[in-house]
Amino acid sequence: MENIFVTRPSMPSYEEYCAEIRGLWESKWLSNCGEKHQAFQEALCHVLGTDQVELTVNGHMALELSLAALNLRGEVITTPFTFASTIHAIVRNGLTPVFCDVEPSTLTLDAKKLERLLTERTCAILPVHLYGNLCDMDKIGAIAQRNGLKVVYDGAHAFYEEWKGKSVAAFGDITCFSFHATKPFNSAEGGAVSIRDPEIREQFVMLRDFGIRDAESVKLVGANGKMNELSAAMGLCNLRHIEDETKKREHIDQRYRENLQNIPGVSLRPLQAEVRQNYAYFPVLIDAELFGATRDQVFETMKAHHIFCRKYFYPLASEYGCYRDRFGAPEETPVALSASRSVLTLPMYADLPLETVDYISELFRKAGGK
Ligand code: T4K
Repeated sequence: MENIFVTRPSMPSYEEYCAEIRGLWESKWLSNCGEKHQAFQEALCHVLGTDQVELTVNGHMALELSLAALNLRGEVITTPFTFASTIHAIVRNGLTPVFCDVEPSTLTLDAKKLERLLTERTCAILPVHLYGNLCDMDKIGAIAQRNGLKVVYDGAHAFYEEWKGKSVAAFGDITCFSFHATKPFNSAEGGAVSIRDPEIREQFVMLRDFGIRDAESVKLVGANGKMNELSAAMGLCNLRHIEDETKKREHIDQRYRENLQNIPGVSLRPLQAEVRQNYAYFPVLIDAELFGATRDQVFETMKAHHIFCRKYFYPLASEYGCYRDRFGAPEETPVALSASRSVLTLPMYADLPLETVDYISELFRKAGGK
């Protein structure tokens, strides 16, 4: 039996990619916002229905440079149930993360618990669209507006999604995307931001290129966050196939749902109304008593059969060695804590055959004795 990983990248044909990069051998232009960069950025603006997109080398730099561009000081309210990148971006900007619990159904930041965490030091909210679930953007936006706060969405899992016909890129002050190989849409490594305020966008562009304004002036303490031409070319190719790839993911998602519905102790991710899904991940929450096996037992059983699921996201950020006892205890976010103990993300990628989905589902059921 071959190994089945939690994900595998969508890729264009070898020939399509070679044709896309052929010109680079003549131009010898490989980085610093060349022709492919420009073309990919324009194509993304078209897909996202905005002219506010800037590319980045990865999703992490999108977050880190966005916070830097906003020039914030103080506390940022966020969720501990996320990838390390979200919290590191806050801390590496000299800001203090304040952990808000998540909402039990979407596992995104719980807007109802947000207001009680506000202090005079709060400067921003950094909610995470998780697995393809969107945050309550109406409520979060209203709280931010009432309190004069910036909103930066971590949309690493939400590229191509829409809410009520509007791209996720249209919400908040900034939305950050990841185009990492493991994401539903990839440019090998890469990311992008959608920034509403043109002045902040200008700051961001400078920060992405060492803070350089022109050949003889360096204005800001920037970094190198530029996407290279080979990645931009990969993004351009993959973007041509995004609709087909999303359709394939939808079929896989549906098949899992058919196979795994109504199993005692197993909760599936509810698909939100009025959301155009990208089917980024297929998480299940396991109640060990009802199911008959713990999340970790299921993980090991699957592994023994060459199925490599992941525990996205365990541990909570508040439990990391580098953050423990610094920004609040895991018990202060009980819903997130419970999710991190019970979540298992099953393999999900466009080329996963439906027979393999059936095999994984069967194995999963058996792991709990069902
Ligand atoms: N915010 C959130 C909420 C995020 O989830 C992420 C990234 C970010 C921000 C930051 O975005 P980036 O800076 O990464 O663009 C992976 C990814 O590296 C990371 O992008 C992702 N989230 C996170 C959830 O997952 P790992 O350490 O779990 O990945 P890894 O290398 O174990 O890969 C998982 C599986 O994917 C492998 O078992 C096999 C397959 N794979 C992986 C790669 C890299 C491939 O088939 N081909 C590949 O090239 O972190």
